[in-house]
Amino acid sequence: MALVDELTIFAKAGNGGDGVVRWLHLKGQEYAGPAGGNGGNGGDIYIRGVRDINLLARYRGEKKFEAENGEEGGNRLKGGRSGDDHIIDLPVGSVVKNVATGEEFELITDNEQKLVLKGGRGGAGNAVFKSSVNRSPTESIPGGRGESAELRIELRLIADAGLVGLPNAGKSSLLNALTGASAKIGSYAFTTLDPNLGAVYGFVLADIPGLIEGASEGKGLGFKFLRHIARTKILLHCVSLESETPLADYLSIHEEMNKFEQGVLAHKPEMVILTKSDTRDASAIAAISAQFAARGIETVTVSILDDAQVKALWDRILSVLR
Ligand SMILES: Nc1nc2c(ncn2[C@@H]2O[C@H](COP(=O)(O)OP(=O)(O)OP(=O)(O)O)[C@@H](O)[C@H]2O)c(=O)[nH]1
Ligand SMILES: [Mg+2]
Repeated sequence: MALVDELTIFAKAGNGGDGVVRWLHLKGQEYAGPAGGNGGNGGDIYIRGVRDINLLARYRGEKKFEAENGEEGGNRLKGGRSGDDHIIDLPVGSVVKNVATGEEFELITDNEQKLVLKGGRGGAGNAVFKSSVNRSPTESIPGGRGESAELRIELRLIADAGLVGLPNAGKSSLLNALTGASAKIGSYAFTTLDPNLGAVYGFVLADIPGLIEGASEGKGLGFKFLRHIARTKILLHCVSLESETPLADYLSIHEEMNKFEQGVLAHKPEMVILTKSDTRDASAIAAISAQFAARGIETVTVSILDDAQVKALWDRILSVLR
């Protein structure tokens, strides 16, 4: 299913209920005084951030985003019930623009809620107008109209984690294994030419083209794509165990990344993932891990052919993101 990242909907807040003209009837006294209640307020329209990047697709074709109207006032000063608010759940990273007013609202975090359209105020019943000079007021005020507008929704995805590493390190394969994405895989360098995204449990992973030594001086492809992962919480640095020199591979790419935009990535948390573990035996892998450990670098080992390892890796990533 293709990602829907733009959508325009029509939304309407509830109207306020009307205030009413009513009279108190007492025994032997037909009009014992004004008793019309106030109308209830109309419900508001809110937007709320949710971790589900596929929500917009589900709203396509759905026409009604309406909050409830307030009820009109009643007898004996009884106020009308206020209308319920309507909350529109949208993916975190959504920017909502009120087309009529140009006002913009952005949802940055999970569960964040913003008031977008205000419901109409309930009107006043005739009891409100009672005074020493007007003991039988016949006026009342109708409820105000709720705001309505076209809302333009734009999804600006913010990746939570970014896959980096040399070409052919297995980044796209891992994205697919972790998220069920369908990024192109190839047994050659620079298979990935544009960033790929995948999502699970609402967390977004970004896969970018491979980096090579000299990337910061313009070699290869991946460097300019680093901006896509500059806002992630964690970098997933993939190092292939097929390589004869995993540690050197890691260090050269690490150094290139540190040169990106005055070192914005230098202090970002990084998880070092040794990929393609099925291509080496356990003792060779242990020796390679030890080389990293000697430099204080913790590693995780994974093969996309091993479901249990993929699952364990995902749990580790989630524990950082949550
Ligand atoms: N045996 C084995 N092969 C793997 C594994 N993961 C990836 N590969 C292979 O490694 C090659 C490269 O995989 P990709 O996922 O395209 O690598 P990449 O890092 O995205 O490469 P670029 O997009 O060129 O940077 C492909 O032939 C994959 O089939 C693994 O766990 N085990
Ligand atoms: Mg790739």
